[in-house]
Amino acid sequence: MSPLRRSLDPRVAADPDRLPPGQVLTEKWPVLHYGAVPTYDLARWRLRAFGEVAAERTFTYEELRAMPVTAVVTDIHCVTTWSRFDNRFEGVSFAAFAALVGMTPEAAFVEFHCAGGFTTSVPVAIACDPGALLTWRHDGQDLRPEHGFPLRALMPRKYFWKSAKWVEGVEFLRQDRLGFWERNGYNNSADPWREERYW
Ligand SMILES: Nc1nc2c(c(=O)[nH]1)N[C@H]1C(S)=C(S)[C@@H](COP(=O)(O)O)O[C@H]1N2
Ligand SMILES: [Mo]
Repeated sequence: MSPLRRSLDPRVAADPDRLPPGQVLTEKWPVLHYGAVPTYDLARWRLRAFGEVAAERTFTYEELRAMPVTAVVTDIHCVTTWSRFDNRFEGVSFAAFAALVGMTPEAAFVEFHCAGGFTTSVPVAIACDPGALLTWRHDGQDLRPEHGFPLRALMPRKYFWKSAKWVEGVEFLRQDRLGFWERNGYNNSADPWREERYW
């Protein structure tokens, strides 16, 4: 879309710096992922925290939903060029989660392990940014299964593929490990403001 068309959206016209380069605003929330949407029995669902932590921990769905809730309003930027403004996510602050499980000083990266073997990773500084969550709610409703229910990561400073859906494990790493999309051509840094889309 041309810069002229983009500037016609009043929100972008009012604040042109809000839309990263090469992105187009959308109202819808597209669904994008590799593989099938998993189905869960919430009574048997578990979240495992492991790696560079004081002690490995496993949480039930009940324990997850009892965690202190943080709300974040943020813009989504997908590498396929759509952006969606003002998404209100609720969940547990990732920094609070890392503190709860006793992330060690040696931890430098966080890898999300998801249903079906999908993984992605970010540096600890990105995961512990105040806007980063483990989230289960969007715009006042529980996430729909296709958007990652019961649990997804929200990493607002990165392209949306770093916001892993169907998170079942959080591994704290000393050294980074390339994730699914990152092994298949996506840029591991994924900063939308620098247009770090592909290798
Ligand atoms: N588990 C899992 N999470 C994933 C993906 C995936 O394939 N599997 N794709 C990523 C990509 S490429 C994008 S753009 C977003 C899309 O999230 P949405 O479907 O909620 O818009 O999910 C990300 N999280
Ligand atoms: Mo994506």
